[in-house]
Formats: sequence, structure tokens, C-alpha cells
Amino acid sequence: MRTIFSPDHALHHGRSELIDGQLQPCFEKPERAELVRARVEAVGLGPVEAPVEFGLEPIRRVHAPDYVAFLETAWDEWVKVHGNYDALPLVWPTPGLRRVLPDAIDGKLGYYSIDAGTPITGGTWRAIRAGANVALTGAAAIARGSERAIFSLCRPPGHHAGSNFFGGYCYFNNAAIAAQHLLDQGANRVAILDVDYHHGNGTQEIFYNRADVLVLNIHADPKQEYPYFLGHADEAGAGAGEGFNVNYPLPWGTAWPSWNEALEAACARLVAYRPNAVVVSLGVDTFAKDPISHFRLETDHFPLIGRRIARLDLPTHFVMEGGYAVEEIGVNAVGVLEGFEQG
Ligand code: SP5
Ligand code: ZN
Repeated sequence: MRTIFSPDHALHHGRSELIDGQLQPCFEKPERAELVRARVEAVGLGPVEAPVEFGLEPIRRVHAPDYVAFLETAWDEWVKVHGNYDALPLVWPTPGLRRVLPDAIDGKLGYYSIDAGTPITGGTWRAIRAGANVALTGAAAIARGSERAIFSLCRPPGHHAGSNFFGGYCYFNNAAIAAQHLLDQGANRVAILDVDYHHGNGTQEIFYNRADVLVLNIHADPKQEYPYFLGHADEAGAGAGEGFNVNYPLPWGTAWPSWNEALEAACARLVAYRPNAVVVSLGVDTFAKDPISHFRLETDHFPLIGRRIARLDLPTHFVMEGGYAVEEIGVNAVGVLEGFEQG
């Protein structure tokens, strides 16, 4: 399996996130991607290649143009007012009342975000552009039909980013951009299987009214866990998209047997949809030792995930999402890919 990777991910290096009432060092850090890449090389998964430049147009197919423009200039606007430290939002629009876009950068940060854990830094724009190109390069290879599977080693992750908001360490929704690109290159139907510990609220929002992308999410119950406000079992899509969003919320403490049952249910739904390709939002924060999560998957379980996905017998695009137990992130993420290759 080929891996697409850009060292430019490291240009995004947030110093702190607001967590547990404190500004703490970011869990989402450059070592994550470097360790996954090192593991890809150590096990000889396949070649590691640089992405191709796709420009902003395929990004604007899923993100609002004003949101993309905001991300491009946010850091420069922030530095002028606050100096050279991470930009973090701390005020949000009043629920149910007006959302007028402010001129002040502090107001814009709240307008376009959902949490205070997702800093914008001096290198964020270049890193997220590279990440989107990594996803698009992978999608283009799947669209060409030359490969059975490809791994887009994206960083920062993407599935919490919606059409016009960032959050959950995510800015551009790499998996959504990839899925849209597959459609734009001729696919009729694409499925997104999101196995990250957290609900992919951004992906759900982007495709909620559409039937051409089936979005399947296995995640911690939002009644207990971030992102709290979306990811419930009764969210099934709306309008033309009704029936094309499926959530499998699971309680804290979920171990492999119940997690695997949800995976089986999602795979059955996916097969019935008969997609041309599947995009896997590959988070490994379901791991028992993940520092911010509460599921109990062990290292041996990750290859089983890959093996099951291989049995779908579809062109498969793995896109990296979360996973914060950095010591084991390489073994766990690449374990899924090795399981797929053997499956
Ligand atoms: C892509 C991805 O996995 N994003 C996750 C974003 C989660 N951010 C908020 C986490 C809050 C966790 N609270 C538990 C802290 C344990 N000390
Ligand atoms: Zn996650």
C-alpha cells in the first residue's frame, strides 16, 4: 500500500489547548505523524510519496469560501493584535440569536469554531493545505482505479471540521474533501466509515442532506464525550440525505466485542449501499491507553479492523484522524493497514 505524506504537517505545532480547565500542551502534536510514518517504513508497508498540489478549488467543494479565506488570514490578523502566541477562540455566538460576522479576529475565531482546544498558529495554513493535498492525492489514485488501497497520512486531522467551522484539532475535513473528489472524478456513491473514538460531527454536517455520500460513525456516546452535541443514534440524515447518515454511539469502557459488533453493523449497511469506494476516517484513539479517550481496544485488535474492511472488497482510502497515545500510534495505525493487506 502506498502512503502519501508531507513533512509540511510539522508547520502546525500548537502550544496549548484548553482542557480540564487548564491550558495544557496540545495532544495533537507533530510526533504523531512522524511516528506513523516511521512505522510505515519499519514494516515495509510500501512507498512513501509526496502529495501533488491541487489548489483551493477541491477544498471549496466542501468548505465555504469565506471559511477558507478566514483560515488563510487568521494568523496574520491575530499576530497584529495579540503577538506571536497561539490563536484560540473564547467567545461564541449566542445560541438561537444573530450570527453577524465580526471584524475583530477574536470574534471571527468564535464565529468559525466550536471549541477552545484547536489553536491556529503561524504554520497552520501551510500545514492544512498540505494535509488536504495529501488527501486529494490519495483520492485521485483511488479514482484512477490503479490501486486497491492507499493511505493518506494526514495531519492535523479533519473529521471535526465542518463546512464553515474548525474544532477538535481539525481545520480542513480531509476525508470529506477526498470523498467529494471521488464523486467529482466520476464516482456515483461513496461511503465514509469513521472509526475514530470521537464522533465525526464535521463530516456528518457536510453530507447530512445528501444521498451520494453514506456517512457511518462508530464513536463514544456524545452524552458522555466530545463533541457532545452531535452523534446520537437517531441522526439519520435529512431531506435527500435521509437514511444516509448512521451513528453507532457506544458507552465509555467499550471493549473489542461490542465495538466489533458496531463495526459489523456498519459494514452491513455499507455493503447494502453499494458504493464505488470507501473512505476510512482512521482514528486510533479507541486504544485503551489513549490519554483523552475511554474505549478499551488493544493493539491486537487494530489489524482485525483492517481485515474486516478488506472483506468489503472495495477501493479503500485510509485517511489519518486521531490517536494520542503517541508511543503506540504507529503500531496501532499501521496495524490496521497491515491487517487490510493480509485480509
Ligand atoms: C481528531 C480528534 O480525535 N479530535 C479529538 C478532539 C478532542 N478534544 C477534546 C477532548 C476532551 C477530553 N477530555 C478528557 C481529558 C482527559 N484528561
Ligand atoms: Zn478522535
